[in-house]
Amino acid sequence: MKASDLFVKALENEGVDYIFGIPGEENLDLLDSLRVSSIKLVLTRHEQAAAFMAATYGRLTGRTGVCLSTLGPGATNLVTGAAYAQLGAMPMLMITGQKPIKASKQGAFQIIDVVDMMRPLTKYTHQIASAHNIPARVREAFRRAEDERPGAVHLELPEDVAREDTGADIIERSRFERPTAPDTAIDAARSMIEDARHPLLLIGAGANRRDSCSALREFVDVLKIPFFSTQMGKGVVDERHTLFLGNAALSGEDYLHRAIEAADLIINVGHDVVEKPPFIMGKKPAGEQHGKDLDGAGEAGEARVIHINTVTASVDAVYHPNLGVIGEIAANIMKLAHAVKRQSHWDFQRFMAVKKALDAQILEGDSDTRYPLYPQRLVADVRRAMPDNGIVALDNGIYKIWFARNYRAHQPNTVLLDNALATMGAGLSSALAAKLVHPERRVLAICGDGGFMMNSQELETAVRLGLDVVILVLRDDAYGMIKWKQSNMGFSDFGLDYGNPDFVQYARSYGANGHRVKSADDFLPLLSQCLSSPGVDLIEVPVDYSENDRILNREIRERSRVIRGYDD
Ligand SMILES: Cc1ncc(C[n+]2csc(CCOP(=O)(O)OP(=O)(O)O)c2C)c(N)n1
Ligand SMILES: [Mg+2]
Repeated sequence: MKASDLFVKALENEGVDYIFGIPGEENLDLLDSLRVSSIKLVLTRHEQAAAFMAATYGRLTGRTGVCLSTLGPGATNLVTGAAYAQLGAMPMLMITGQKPIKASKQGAFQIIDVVDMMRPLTKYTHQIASAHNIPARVREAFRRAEDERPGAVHLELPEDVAREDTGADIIERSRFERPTAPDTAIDAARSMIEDARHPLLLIGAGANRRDSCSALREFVDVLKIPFFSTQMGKGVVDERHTLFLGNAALSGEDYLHRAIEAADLIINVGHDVVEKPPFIMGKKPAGEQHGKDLDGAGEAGEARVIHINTVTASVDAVYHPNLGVIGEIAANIMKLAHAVKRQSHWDFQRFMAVKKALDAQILEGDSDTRYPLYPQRLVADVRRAMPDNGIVALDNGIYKIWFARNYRAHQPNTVLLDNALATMGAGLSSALAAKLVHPERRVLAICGDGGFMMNSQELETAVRLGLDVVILVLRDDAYGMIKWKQSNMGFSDFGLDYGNPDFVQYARSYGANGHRVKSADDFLPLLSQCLSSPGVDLIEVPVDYSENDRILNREIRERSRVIRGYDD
């Protein structure tokens, strides 16, 4: 069999249904093999977008998303997507072409060492030097990409190898089950939880995979221990739950951190070190550190920490848990839910006072009629318009903090945000991948005017594929997030403003529908109408960020310090 046919067969064997990318002449054999395969090629307008799509496919399905590029410039365009998948723990395979490796290379035109370039960005990077090795290399790439902790892998298929003839057979996927923690670890965790007075559950990025969600829901319902989440742990348990305290969107000094300070035990599920720490360990006891912490993260004071994850915690000065419960998260959580007995000495009064104050604060401004729109109104209206299983895919800007903090996710993976690489430019691409994975769901991309313009060319891909997606472009004519930081750090307003195209006309030039919000009350009906009508709809939403500094940098900090309703 021809090597490129075998390669495609090996991909089919892994269950691949899409390949995102842009072929070059070095991929033409592979492309021809794809032509007659069950795998659909999703042609994009930039390799970076293809990598974001493949990574998001992996994030949503747990199965490796695949992207394709040529050698040299195509491969260098993949690197941001590689970092996005690698830091975000999204299983993703990049396939790149290369000039023939056996004959002379006819100079160095377009040739860079792609395998080496990918090394710091992947779990596995390999040049296929013989067709005979294709089945093993492909199988190994998928195994590594999907194994905990998931991430990016890379295979280079040179032109001359792709053309070889081989008698090699594909290798079937192997079935396996992950181990659970031994009973001694479960018992140690049980007694720490039962002995604590103020135990608190933290749901992190690693819990947002596989079947951890229903196990965690049961844990919370059976034990009635309050919980909070990191940005990438959003939605694992429905955030309308009466025991949901909030999301660690700000690094510190938010209402939520007043609860974290009061905990004497944190049950930390799926913690991933790439996320900014939602609390830091090893400092003074609770209550003594208000406003003085090193990096603004919430203090855990002298709280003890149980680390529940598939892998042990990497050592860090601010994170060194007292106990690790290592193995399949869902199974270990179920074991704990049944082992732990609810205790009458558990006291959640302070947590619930924080929740009450935070819930009330989040409602402030949710019907604000000022125009351009204020972030609180924007978030509230998006929540009103989106169904429970609707997916919002966020690009990276200041609105991400507002959405992480104020938007209540009802289901797992319905808020796709990147708190790992935190790159701009992924919002639209991740929305398109989400729509391909879940064609029956409503999908909304939310981008700043800066992030949108980094990959706006994928509007053409969306129109060509006939995807029903809505895109919000939040227009402040600036890199707003950096403006917010600039003012937080006491710098003068400088160097972050730009002009924009007419987004309505811009969308229409692609064959999409273009709309502009003209008043605050105009937004919700327009969004609802776009969500329920077919085609690609872009809505330009003028936003007013002038209160970001006051609210996010100062007011939340000051007001949260004086939360009442509990005995200190
Ligand atoms: C690729 C990339 N470049 C730069 C940054 C740094 N950065 C983070 S947010 C931001 C501004 C985002 O502007 P915009 O997309 O307009 O969103 P806004 O905050 O204005 O709503 C920048 C420059 C980044 N995270 N990623
Ligand atoms: Mg902006």
